[in-house]
Amino acid sequence: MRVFSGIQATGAKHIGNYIGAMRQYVETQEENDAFFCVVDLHSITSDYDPQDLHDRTLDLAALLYAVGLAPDKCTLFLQSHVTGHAEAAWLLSAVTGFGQLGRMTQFKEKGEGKDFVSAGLFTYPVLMAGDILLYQTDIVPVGDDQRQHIELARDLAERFNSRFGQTFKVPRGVFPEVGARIMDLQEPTKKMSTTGGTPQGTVLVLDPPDVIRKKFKTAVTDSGREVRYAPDEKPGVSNLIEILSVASGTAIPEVEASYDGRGYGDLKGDVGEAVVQLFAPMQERYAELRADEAELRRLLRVGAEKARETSAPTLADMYERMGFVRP
Ligand code: AQP
Repeated sequence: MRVFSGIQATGAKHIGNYIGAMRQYVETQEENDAFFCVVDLHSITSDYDPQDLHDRTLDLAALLYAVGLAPDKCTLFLQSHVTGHAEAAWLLSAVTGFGQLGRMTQFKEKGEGKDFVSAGLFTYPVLMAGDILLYQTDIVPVGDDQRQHIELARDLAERFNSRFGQTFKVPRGVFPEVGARIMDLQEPTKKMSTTGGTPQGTVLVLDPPDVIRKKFKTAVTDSGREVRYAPDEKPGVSNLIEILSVASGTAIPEVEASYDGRGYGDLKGDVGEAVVQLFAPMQERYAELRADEAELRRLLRVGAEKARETSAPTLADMYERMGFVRP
């Protein structure tokens, strides 16, 4: 199956990005024809610093290799290296309803209360649809917050196919069973987020071990004592259980059972330790990979070449079916 997913080069990546997305990338590359993209074009839709974008893009590419993406098992590239993505977004805007974009909750949330809201923030889901559709994608591994955007990509594929003739495969989102929405440790009713979260409640993949331990130690739970998985009733504790389940490779009921007679303090200490152990080898690999920027850029050039080759026929079909005179 063809797999495609993108991840923004904004901010430092957190454990929500790892559990919701990167972990699935690593799994899906094994049995599928997988394409992963650092969606740098998406990063200019909110206020940003050019130097920061530049550095974060390379940081993220190094991190993706460090968490386990292998150049011989998948294709990793930068979105801006394949100009067809921007072209596809423009072409797809012809079949995108203004009202439909206005209903995107992420647009509403990120635009709320801002003095300046860029047109890019509004049209961003069309670019995302283009990213996915250009690769005749079967499955898109993402976290829960991307459900609405995946639905839009499916709608646009169907609308384009019925208006201009069969061109795109209609993709489907795949969401992890555990950890599709990791919550902020300080505000466990809100998702952990790069731009909208609390610094103390956001655990970064590259946080030093002591910082990770401290963030978990100070996680907000509730006034009860029972370690039980019940996201609506006990969001803080349930979030910690989910994270521990993923980090230790133990199913949720077993995690719950192991805390019989033990309290939240033990849980916080254990989950902090499990996450430190999970991230330690990735942090080590990251430092090596990031230090060799020439090799990193070389790998990304090879990835972009493959991505260009793979997406070009679909882009050409789009132009042709829409009536453009080809050169
Ligand atoms: N809290 C989360 N739990 C599970 N999955 C998550 N993802 C994001 N947050 C969580 C998934 O990570 C992938 C990359 O998301 P992105 O490209 O949107 O990266 P980001 O901007 O760094 O992610 P954030 O934190 O979601 O940023 P904000 O909130 O600022 O937009 C996606 O597959 C996403 O589902």
